[in-house]
Amino acid sequence: MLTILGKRASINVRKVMWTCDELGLDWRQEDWGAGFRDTHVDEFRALNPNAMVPVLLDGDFVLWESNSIIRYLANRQGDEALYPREARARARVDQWLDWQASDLNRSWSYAFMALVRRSPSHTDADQVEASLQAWTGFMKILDGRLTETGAFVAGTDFSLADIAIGLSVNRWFETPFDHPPLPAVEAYYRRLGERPGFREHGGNGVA
Ligand SMILES: N[C@@H](CCC(=O)N[C@@H](CS)C(=O)NCC(=O)O)C(=O)O
Repeated sequence: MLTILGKRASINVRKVMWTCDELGLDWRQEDWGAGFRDTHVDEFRALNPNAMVPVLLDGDFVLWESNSIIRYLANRQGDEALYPREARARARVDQWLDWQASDLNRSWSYAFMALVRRSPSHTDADQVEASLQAWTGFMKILDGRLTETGAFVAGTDFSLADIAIGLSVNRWFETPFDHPPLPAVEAYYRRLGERPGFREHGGNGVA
């Protein structure tokens, strides 16, 4: 039985829960992180010195960093549908996973803290605008990619990249601002909604 440490509302924890369900794995989850158990205690920092969720416990194997965890889980199961072994196909999945964790994630950070979390330290209107513009620019790149594939991020098949990006698209639509039309992203969001794993973990994001 796998244990996932982290609150269910967290986008990065939801990546792991969704991947476990796609792979048919048995898992349990404990609520850690802001609003729940404090991750800054020694017990948690011994597992992840960053004091962040998620953390995966697989027996005595401990792993943090959400995209690394979902890669590990697919590798552990030898699942080549979610994470192909062929070098170029795998690189394409990795490219979008890394893009999600770096450029895309960084772009939304200020706007998300201001507009969703209502953080008192994120009230600068110019920075909100700059964040929304950067985020929109990256979402246009995603829209172009999804127009090309007509299906999923890495190509015709659903992959790990769609778990990270699908949750990010949920964040995009759930953040209150005037969204520009992105037809391929909208169609993709509806396509993801056909998957039980997305309905369970993808469409309820608040953190
Ligand atoms: N790069 C890390 C980021 C993890 C992260 O930002 N986790 C957030 C929740 S989404 C967190 O732990 N925040 C502090 C808290 O909730 O206490 C990953 O992808 O796992």
